[in-house]
Amino acid sequence: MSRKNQTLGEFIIENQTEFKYSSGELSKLINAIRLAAKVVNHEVNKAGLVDIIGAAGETNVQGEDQQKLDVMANEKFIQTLTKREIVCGIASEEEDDFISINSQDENHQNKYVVLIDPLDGSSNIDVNVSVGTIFSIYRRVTPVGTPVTLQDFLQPGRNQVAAGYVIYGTSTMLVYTTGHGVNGFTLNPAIGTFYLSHPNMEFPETGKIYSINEGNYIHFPQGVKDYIKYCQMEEQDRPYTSRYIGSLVSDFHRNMIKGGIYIYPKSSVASDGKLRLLYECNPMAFLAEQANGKASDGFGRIMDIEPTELHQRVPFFCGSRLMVEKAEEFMQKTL
Ligand code: P6P
Repeated sequence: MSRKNQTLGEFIIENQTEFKYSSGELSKLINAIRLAAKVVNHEVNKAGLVDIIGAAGETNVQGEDQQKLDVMANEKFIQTLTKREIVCGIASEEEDDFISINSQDENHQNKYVVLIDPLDGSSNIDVNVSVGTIFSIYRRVTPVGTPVTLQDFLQPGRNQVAAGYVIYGTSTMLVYTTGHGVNGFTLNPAIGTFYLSHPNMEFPETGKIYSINEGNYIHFPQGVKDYIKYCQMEEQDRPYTSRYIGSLVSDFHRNMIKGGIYIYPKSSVASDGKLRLLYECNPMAFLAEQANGKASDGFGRIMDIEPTELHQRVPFFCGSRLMVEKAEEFMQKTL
């Protein structure tokens, strides 16, 4: 049950019976993410004012320059989740390996693992473009009370118990699902409270926006080239509009509200695409499906991919169901 302007705390309490596992732990998990999001939001919003932006001089496992805000966001989410004795493990885009968290209380063994992209799109920070945090939550598959293993993280997306994102944009929003639809909460920064502003978010069945980095056109598979030309043709409801922010969370969020498709395909320069399966594609796919949209690698369901590596990349087609299905048609014609 939801009503506009409900606070996030009220919403969690009123809907926690829907969470098929321990409801109290879901509340703690989402509350931990809420707290970390407020701290990161504060730092992101003042990024231009202090000497915190700019590369930290190191590179992360992806070989990408690590912005100082990336480092800060990663630390904040890890600290906040660790302190609350809810999770037994955390994997992050910014960490080479997963982090095992052993509960101090042998009677309270933590059951959940969280995978995060702490600050996706961080290269946009220096140019004041919105960025986001993406999170994915699973129940561990190895026995409670034993050390968490890689197997607990390498689960297919269909096993997720919750997923969501924080978008640090013109306003800061927390959008998440526990498998019962998608709800969006907007932060009132004056009092630090998230309010239910977008209940039951859904992708329009189709749309007129396509989001892809056309600068890579010559490197794309033929099916993607053909779909882009389809979007640009003067016929029926086309040409579509091209909108690409360079921030997955921002493009996804706009497309969910207006209708659209986001594509990051494989290419001759990125054999599996760029986006990571575990902490970008799977959580966004869970949200997409819960919002009556679709998420595919061009041929099959993202959430059915059996992961093999923590930082593995997959091609990603996500958004309004009919647009994803049309793109899949072009991909399948080239098989
Ligand atoms: P490109 C940000 O680094 C990100 O992971 C997504 O948020 C974004 O959509 C994409 O990469 C941008 O990548 O290669 O188009 O600059």
